[in-house]
Amino acid sequence: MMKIGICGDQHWTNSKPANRIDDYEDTVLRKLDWEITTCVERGCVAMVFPGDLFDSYKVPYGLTQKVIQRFRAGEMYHTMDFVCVFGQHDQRYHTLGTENTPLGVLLEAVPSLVLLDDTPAMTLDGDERVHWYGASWGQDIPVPRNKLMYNILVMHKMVIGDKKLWEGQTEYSEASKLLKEFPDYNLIITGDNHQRIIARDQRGRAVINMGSMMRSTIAQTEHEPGIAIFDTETSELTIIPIPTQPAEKVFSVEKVAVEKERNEKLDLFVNSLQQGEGVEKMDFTANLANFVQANKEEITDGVIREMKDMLPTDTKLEV
Ligand SMILES: [Mn+2]
Repeated sequence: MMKIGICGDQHWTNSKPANRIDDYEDTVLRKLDWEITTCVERGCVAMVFPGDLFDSYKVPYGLTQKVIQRFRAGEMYHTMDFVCVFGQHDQRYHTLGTENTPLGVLLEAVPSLVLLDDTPAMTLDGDERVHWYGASWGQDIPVPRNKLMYNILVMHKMVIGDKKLWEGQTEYSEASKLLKEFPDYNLIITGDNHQRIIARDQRGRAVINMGSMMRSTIAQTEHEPGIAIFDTETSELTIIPIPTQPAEKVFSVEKVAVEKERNEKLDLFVNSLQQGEGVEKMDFTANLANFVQANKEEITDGVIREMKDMLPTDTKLEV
């Protein structure tokens, strides 16, 4: 029996999102404490951070120090492996690597924290062992070297359930398809999507995307941050919610009301665009061509000649 503790995007920071009214840094660190303590108490042999550990490479040294303290505190933590990949928020200017970043410092300071890549890292527990592979943000998914091993993939890539986060979203993988596409992985742990996505197959394999540890925007007031404990022997999955304050206590209620009204107005606007006559969705040149065609009496020939360069070549306009 080997238990793995699985977290979501952490986004450790000391800077308070616009609508939060609590001591945000304190809340972030208390949740991290809770996550580590809970994994230790539940007897996890390893704890997983699937990218976006830090909210930004610009977090102050003080916060990085406090995070390091938590990973190094107490002998008991040293019996647990920590594994991670990096997300785009862990990086400087979104360039690959952890050079000169808080995550780079954390990796240097905590030897039991391992940055996963295409070379398998191993966790041993008695006779049992698992092989870890990682794909950080922007990296390809590695192929496991030994299919007979219990292989776990950790990656920072957009994974969705059965619906897109927004209409027109193109860069994503569907959780259930990942299980079919990568049959040699027993368990796939992902970060990037701040919503919870869990998919399972009949063999007990799972894709687990816990979603964000924090509720940083009003859109997330319904989100229930949590960690997952996965048993590699029985494939049993247990979700444990992180203790949180009710949304009204940590979000500014007036701002929530204003934001809600703003969102409703935006919805109305989007709907009117979808139903609008003569509006060809969001295609600028098509809309421009329609406008010019409809208003050519009032537009001078010179302007139309100028505009023709911007219009699709098959646009019929008599000048
Ligand atoms: Mn994130």
